[in-house]
This record gives sequence, structure tokens and C-alpha cells, in this order.
Amino acid sequence: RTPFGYYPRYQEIETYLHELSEKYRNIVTVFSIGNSFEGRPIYVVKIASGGSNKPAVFIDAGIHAREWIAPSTALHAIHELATNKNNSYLYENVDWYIVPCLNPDGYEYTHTDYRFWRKTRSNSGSRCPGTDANRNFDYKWMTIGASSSPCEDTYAGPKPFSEPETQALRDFLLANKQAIKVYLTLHSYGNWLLHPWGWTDKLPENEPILRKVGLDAAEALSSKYGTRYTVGSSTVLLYAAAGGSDDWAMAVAGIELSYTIELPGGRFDPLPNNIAKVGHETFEAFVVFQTYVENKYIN
Ligand code: 0X9
Ligand code: ZN
Repeated sequence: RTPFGYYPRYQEIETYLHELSEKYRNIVTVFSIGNSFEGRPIYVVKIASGGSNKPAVFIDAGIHAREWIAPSTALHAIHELATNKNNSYLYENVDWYIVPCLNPDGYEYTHTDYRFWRKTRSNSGSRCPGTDANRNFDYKWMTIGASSSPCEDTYAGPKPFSEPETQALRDFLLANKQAIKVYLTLHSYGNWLLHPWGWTDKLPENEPILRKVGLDAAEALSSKYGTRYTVGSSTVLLYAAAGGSDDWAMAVAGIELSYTIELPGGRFDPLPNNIAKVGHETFEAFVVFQTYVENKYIN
């Protein structure tokens, strides 16, 4: 089961989250971590069984507006955790924080005006609105693979953290960095499981564990329907692009493991009848990250 068999509008997502938190009030909490440029609340869904000082897995989606499968996959995970009793062991010892749509303005714009919009919808006076939120984080900002032209799709913004959306994510991660052990950010497309660094082809010192856990996750994912992912560093496998949330989460927030998951698609999304399939298989990868956290930090 998946909450929507189609790509929902932001209001539908909001209504769904609020209903879920009422129906499953002992495990699901929904709260806003800030507002988008146009004033939409950005939600975090916490799935937890109570108690304090538990380690956590964090997942966000929808940093890029047009990558619709990402919010849908996050919503599937929320639904799967909250409503399937067989999954209660997954939040017994580990908390989950899931942001299903970090860039609601851009997401709505892809529904109403232009399907292939990527950026936020901020306007700093330029004739071209929007900043690439995944070039806006303050780590190696604007050093490579990002544009200083507001009209480009990879515009890094006038300064690091110029966007209310990236500020909201930054503040939430910094406030919870003690608990959060794995940072996952959902994008599309290409079946890539990418770890830092995204700004240099040098590998981080914890590359062996990033690689091992990533390969375990990819294997679990493929066991469902045979979908294959390639695991490795962003720069080595794709290209160098600085200012991404993944690099910042590991380098600055100090989160142990950080991955960008490029879900399946092709300009940019699977057909709606495949949303559930992608949700299911990707959930298997999330379970691997949860298991890693539980095994390492509990007892
Ligand atoms: O370029 C991006 O932001 C990501 N690919 S996408 O097609 N979804 O736009 C990849 C980001 C990888 N991480 C970093 N370069 N830091
Ligand atoms: Zn993306």
C-alpha cells in the first residue's frame, strides 16, 4: 500500500500527514520546521515509540521540484512505518525523521506551470527566480559545478543558505545532529546510491563504511524486484557539484553516514502505477540503514 497512486499536490500531502498523525498519535508526530519562500510550511514527520536519547535516521525528499518520485517514496516510507504493525520493530530503538517535501513552492510550480522546474521559487530581484537548493549549502559553496547566474538551473543562490528551505533543513539537522546517524536525501533519477564527496574526487576517510552499508542497502533493494543501483562517490560516478546537502550533512553537521539516492525514472518520473513499486523496494534500503544504526548504537 502507498498513500497515493498518483503524484499528489502539496495540499493533499498536508492533509494526509495531519490525518495520519491523528490516527496514529502515539507514534506519528508532524511539525513544521519553517516556511518556504511563498509561505508554505515545511513538515518533518517523526515516527518514534517514545523515550529519549535514541539514535535516528533522517530522510528528506523534494529538494528538487521536478523529481516527483522522491516525495512519493518518502510518503510511502511514512505510510509503511506508521500503518504496518509488522514494522514496529523499526522504531522501537531508532527514531525516524522524514521531510517528504523540502521545496513545496517548486513542487507546486511543477504541477501548475512548468513540469521541469528544479529550483526554489525565491526572487531576489533578478528576472529569473529560484535557487538550486542543492547548491546552496555552506560547504565548499560555489567552488565547482554550480552557477552564479540566476537564470541557470544550478544557480547556487546569492549566498550560502540564502533560501528559507535550506535554512530550515540546516537548523533542524544542527538541532538534532547528536541523534541523527544517517542522512538520506531522495532525488531522481538514475539508480545511483551516492555518498560524499560531491565536490572533489577525493574519497572521505570513512569511505569503506559508506561503501559497505551502501552496497548492503542496494542489495536489499534489488532483492525485491531486481532493480539495480550503482554505489559510489558522487563526484567519481556523476560529476563534481559543491553546495549539496549531502556533503554539508557529513562535513559540517557531523552526521556519520550521508547518501543521495537517485531513484528510478527518466525525465523525471516513473509512471504513477510504478510509485508503489519504487516505494516498496526503496523501503528495503531504508531498513538496512536503520539496522546499521540499531546495531551500532543500541547496547
Ligand atoms: O546534481 C545534483 O544535485 C544531484 N543530481 S540531480 O539529478 N538530482 O540534480 C546529485 C547531487 C550529488 N551530491 C553532490 N554533488 N553533493
Ligand atoms: Zn535532484
